[in-house]
Amino acid sequence: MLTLFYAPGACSMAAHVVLEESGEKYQTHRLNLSKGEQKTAEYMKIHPLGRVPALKLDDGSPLAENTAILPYLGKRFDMWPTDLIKEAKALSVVGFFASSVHPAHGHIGRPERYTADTAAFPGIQAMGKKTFHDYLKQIDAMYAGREWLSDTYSVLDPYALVFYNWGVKRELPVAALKHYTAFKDRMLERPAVQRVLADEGVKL
Ligand SMILES: N[C@@H](CCC(=O)N[C@@H](CS)C(=O)NCC(=O)O)C(=O)O
Repeated sequence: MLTLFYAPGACSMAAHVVLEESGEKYQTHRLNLSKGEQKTAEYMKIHPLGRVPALKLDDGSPLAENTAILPYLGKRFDMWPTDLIKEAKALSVVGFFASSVHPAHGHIGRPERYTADTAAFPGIQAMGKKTFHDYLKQIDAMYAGREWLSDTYSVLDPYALVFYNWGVKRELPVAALKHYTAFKDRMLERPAVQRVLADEGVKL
């Protein structure tokens, strides 16, 4: 059985939604990031960077990184395009989310990763917030005229929901993003999404 290591409201929420959508039995292990539970020696054996998500596979081996976990779950649970070009486009979105959108948010919440000079924190955070907002606008445009980011509902959509939630938490004007907000409302109609948001204490 699969085991997901996750933290409420973190980027692990994407894999959590996908697992909940799958209908397959799975286990969860919740970590409290503010208490540093992700940095214990035991957990670092599962995720060497001490981050979530991590997935323990059926054979007991660990898998880290959204870029691997989400395509793996998507292929296993039919939430991933099979057409070669559509798969490449889905990977392009995963790459954009993991390597641009997520790190932009990291500049707001974790400026200490980018400089030891605390006087520089406000500048890093302000630029992170602007860049993150610009990326949310880009995601808004990606949802224009379409229900889901790929042809059908896929792992890309729960991943996109993570960043919408972070935009709300950072008090960015996300309601003005019409397509992205309509997508968020479509997601809220899904029972699996409702269950995960309730479990993680996320209100959207
Ligand atoms: N590149 C990783 C990023 C994972 C990541 O940064 N996770 C955050 C939560 S969204 C985390 O665990 N932060 C805790 C920490 O850095 O101590 C992925 O996409 O899987």
